[in-house]
Amino acid sequence: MPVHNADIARVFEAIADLLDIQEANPFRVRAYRNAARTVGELQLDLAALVAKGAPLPKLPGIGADLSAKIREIAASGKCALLERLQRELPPAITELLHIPGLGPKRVRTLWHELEIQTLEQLARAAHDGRIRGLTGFGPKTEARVLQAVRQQQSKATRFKLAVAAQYAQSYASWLRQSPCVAQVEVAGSFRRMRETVGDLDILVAGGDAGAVIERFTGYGEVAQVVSSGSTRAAVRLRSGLGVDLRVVPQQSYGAALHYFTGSKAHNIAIRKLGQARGLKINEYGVFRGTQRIAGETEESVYRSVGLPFILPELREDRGEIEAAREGRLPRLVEAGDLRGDLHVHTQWSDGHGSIAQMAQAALRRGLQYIAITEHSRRLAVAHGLDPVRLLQQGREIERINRELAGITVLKGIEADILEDGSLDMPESALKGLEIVIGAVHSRFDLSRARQTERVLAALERPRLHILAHPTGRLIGVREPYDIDMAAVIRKAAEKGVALELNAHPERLDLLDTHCRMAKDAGVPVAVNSDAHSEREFDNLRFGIGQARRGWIEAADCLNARPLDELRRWLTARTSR
Ligand code: DGT
Ligand code: CA
Ligand code: CA
Repeated sequence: MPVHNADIARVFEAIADLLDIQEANPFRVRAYRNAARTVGELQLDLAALVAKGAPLPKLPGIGADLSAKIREIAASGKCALLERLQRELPPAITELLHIPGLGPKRVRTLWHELEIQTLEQLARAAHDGRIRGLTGFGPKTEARVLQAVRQQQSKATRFKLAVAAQYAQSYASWLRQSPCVAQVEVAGSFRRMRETVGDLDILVAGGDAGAVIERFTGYGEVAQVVSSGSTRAAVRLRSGLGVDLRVVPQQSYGAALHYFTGSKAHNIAIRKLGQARGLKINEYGVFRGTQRIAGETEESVYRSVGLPFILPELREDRGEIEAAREGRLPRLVEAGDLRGDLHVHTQWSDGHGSIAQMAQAALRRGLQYIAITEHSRRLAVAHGLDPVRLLQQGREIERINRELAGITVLKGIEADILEDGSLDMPESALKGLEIVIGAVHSRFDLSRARQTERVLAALERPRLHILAHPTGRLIGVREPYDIDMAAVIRKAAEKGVALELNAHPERLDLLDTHCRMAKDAGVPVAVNSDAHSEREFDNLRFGIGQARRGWIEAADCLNARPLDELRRWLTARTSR
């Protein structure tokens, strides 16, 4: 059975949870958590490397012990340490850790005092008022727990795009390897590059449908065949991800691809346009009466309703159909349009590469400049820089710029935005930098009014160029902080500050809708990797996907500009 990076990540995450409840050394717990994230988002199949007997790449934070565990899991699908921990602790107990407000200590108490091991037991105990009496709990905590459990139980799990991408790629290539499969496309929200994916929708054209379905359900990763018919099937993978399959004849490929790409709202709107012209549009084609008039390609479907082709990322019924009709569809930014990356970390703070390594990695990806933007002092856990080390780093950057050809390294900082909106770096230190990005890393709990005021105050600072990950959300982990983004975008426009679209798969922050607001307000968007290691430049593609969903064109994108133009923009901002 193939083992995906996401499987390895899940094992590491489970180990971290269980160690945490056992009160293991917090550094050890953190090492497993970081490893889970690194492996889970890596766009390189580790199990395939292990199977080939190839060495594993050097990964940040993954030493000999964790590498050995990766090999163990990749080769056997199992991990002895996890099995041991699962024997020592009740297996469902880790679910409790995912309830906001319940850390390992409280989970331990619940287990020892009330023998609570599952969410159901927790809900019942909270409902019966048995939790408020425990040390460290009270009626308020009890009520919060009850509410959180109910929320958790009703929340359907969605997969982060970067994680779904691993499954999509290997499932599609498994299908392509079969001689009975002619054409494969992963459609649905995955093709529209949504930040999370509910399930995968795979479309196959041509060939013998029976054989295709046999191939599909025979994939080693399948835990359960949910349904299987003559032209369609649905399975659930071991990870819990659902996958739908449809097999259609070649002549229906475009119509089916259009249908299964969605979104549903976009499809309905297109179908209505068809109806107005006396056409019937479904997944088999476009029909006038019984006559098929289009459907082999997606272009032909759009043409039948008098529209040019609309890119999948735009298909949300958010004005793309009107824009298509009026010939003002955006020419969406592409990965190849990026000339630089304005948010990069190195070993100087919590990154894993040297400045030169990061610059060379960026150069290999075709970038012409990067900005080194370490954390500032306040972020002590990330070894934030003080003005003295910032100055030293600046000299190092100058040296590297003299030595390296083909790429320019800009001196920058990711300064914490403090609670009063000031930046965690004195003016005198900022003066020596070419680029300053500001970010909120604390006090996510401020009221909407105060959070907004804080960020607006930061945008007033004359040296700030970019507001990084503007809502602070972590997908599936932390909700955005409460902030008036419309006001932030207005202020950014007024002050000539850019907004970042952070491409880290867990962030993807700006949201797509905010991208569009920024574009409409004339605020440039910087699609940045926030790379902490060489490989994380690969995440830029997810940022580009999100930018495209937000109608961003190369002209709207700050780091699609050539270096000299960018530099003029940076200086103009500072002298405003
Ligand atoms: P997801 O899986 O929740 O991330 O979102 P989607 O967009 O992949 O939705 P899904 O998997 O339920 O369906 C795949 C596509 O199939 C969807 O984007 C559009 C199409 N579709 C599904 N149900 C309907 C429907 O009732 N009417 C129409 N016109 N299209 C539908
Ligand atoms: Ca789907
Ligand atoms: Ca589906």
